[in-house]
Amino acid sequence: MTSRIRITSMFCVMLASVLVACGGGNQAESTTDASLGEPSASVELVMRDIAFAPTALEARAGEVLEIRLRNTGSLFHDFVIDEVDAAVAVTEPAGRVGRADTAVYVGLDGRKSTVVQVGAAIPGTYEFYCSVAGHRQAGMQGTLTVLP
Ligand SMILES: [Cu+2]
Repeated sequence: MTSRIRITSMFCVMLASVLVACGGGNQAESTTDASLGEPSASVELVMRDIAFAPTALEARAGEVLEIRLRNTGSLFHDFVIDEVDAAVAVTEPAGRVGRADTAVYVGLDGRKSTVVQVGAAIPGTYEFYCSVAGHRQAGMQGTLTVLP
């Protein structure tokens, strides 16, 4: 019985360190009320029923882009990037934050706003989209270009 308890607690410690270690990869490192530091750029990204405006965002690798998300529609929308090596902080939380299968996830009810900081590490072009059923297919998507 004693060894079983020991094994269980060892497993918990291992699981905890795995969860921490997973933070840097594909998983969201979303935190609330935290900041990645002074953003070097700030952009407003409007969510409408059913589109983003603008559909192209630009950031510089290693710098912090502040995205002021504003849902002017009446439907729930979310801002999703599946895979990007980035630190993410939601500095004015107002919706759903973080989802295990995404790198960036912020969901907002209609008429809500929030501010999310994205510090992308690796230059490239990353697609962002709304994961509500049918919205991406209807054109609710765009690209985040991370410049070197
Ligand atoms: Cu949507």
